[in-house]
Amino acid sequence: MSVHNLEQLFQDKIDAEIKIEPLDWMPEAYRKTNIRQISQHAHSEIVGMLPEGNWISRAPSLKRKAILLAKVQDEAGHGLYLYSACETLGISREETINDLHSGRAKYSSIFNYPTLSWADMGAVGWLVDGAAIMNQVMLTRTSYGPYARALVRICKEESFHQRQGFESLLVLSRGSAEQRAMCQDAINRWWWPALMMFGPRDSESTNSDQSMKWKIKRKTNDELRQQFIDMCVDQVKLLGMTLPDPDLKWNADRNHYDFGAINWDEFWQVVKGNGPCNRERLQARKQAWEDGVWVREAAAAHATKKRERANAA
Ligand code: FAQ
Repeated sequence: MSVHNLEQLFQDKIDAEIKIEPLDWMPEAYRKTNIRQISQHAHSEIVGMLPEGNWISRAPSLKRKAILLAKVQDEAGHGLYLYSACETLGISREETINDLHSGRAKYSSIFNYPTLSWADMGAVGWLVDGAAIMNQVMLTRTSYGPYARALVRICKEESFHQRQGFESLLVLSRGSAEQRAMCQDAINRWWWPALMMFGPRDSESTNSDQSMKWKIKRKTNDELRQQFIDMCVDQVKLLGMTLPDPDLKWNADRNHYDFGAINWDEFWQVVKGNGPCNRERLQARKQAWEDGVWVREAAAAHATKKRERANAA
């Protein structure tokens, strides 16, 4: 069969909502786009453990510490499902991780911001996990089977993450003046970077058109960002706090909130590696990889021994 026919059959399958599975024929560009997006997503989960891990030892109570520990462990699990989904596309985990360490692969811009106060744990849960879910619920219907299935479980856990973040902010918002100020300050610092998580404006998004045709993405960056803003405007009222955007205003014609200008220069600087914590984050991941050499070697030696014993028996 000619490549043209194979491509047509492939697109027909996608249009008929049939999932693409690892052994199915797929265009090389589809495979590469999925490797790019899924690995980037996996790296985000793993790097995303760092800003929160920073607060495990300083959580204000045993309950909060247990919740935060569980959340950070969940992120590790998400990273592992996603690395596995990526491997089904024919790239090894080592290669994927090398791409992160060499700076070839990206991870979400959001994790290059510092977590300065305990309230940041609430704001990260509410806004960062909130933005992540908005995007990932859509991705449970992505066209590549292993990615879609990994996302189902991830979304269940992320929804607990978002709720615990909101609840933690709710407690602070009902606390002392100092706690309320801490809560507002965290919202102010995380709001704009959270909006940037959805990626550049549609007009600047290089991958969206093709990814929408292949149903890897089903909503554009701007559509999801708007949906997120509309949701948060209502939720922030429950906290008795404000969002740091004087231009937020209901637009009855559009049936959405209008919002102020996003600082795209800042976004691209962070994506290019010049955000407040980029160097620190990559250094921490490289160090962890080096510190873990002995564990990987021990596991590989154990597996070899087991195989040899089984062969000898
Ligand atoms: N940061 O053409 P588009 C989480 C890049 S998980 C850095 O629009 P696309 C859980 C993009 O790669 C959060 N780079 O790209 C958690 C592309 O460059 P490339 C992560 C970004 O792929 C919570 C270029 O800009 N979620 O938070 C960003 O169609 C709490 C042009 O952009 C995912 O990864 C960015 N924000 O759409 C963990 C979800 N945005 O690669 C711990 C899966 C764009 O061509 C604590 N990913 N770029 O060189 C996606 O849905 C998509 O990849 C988008 C971007 C929507 C992120």
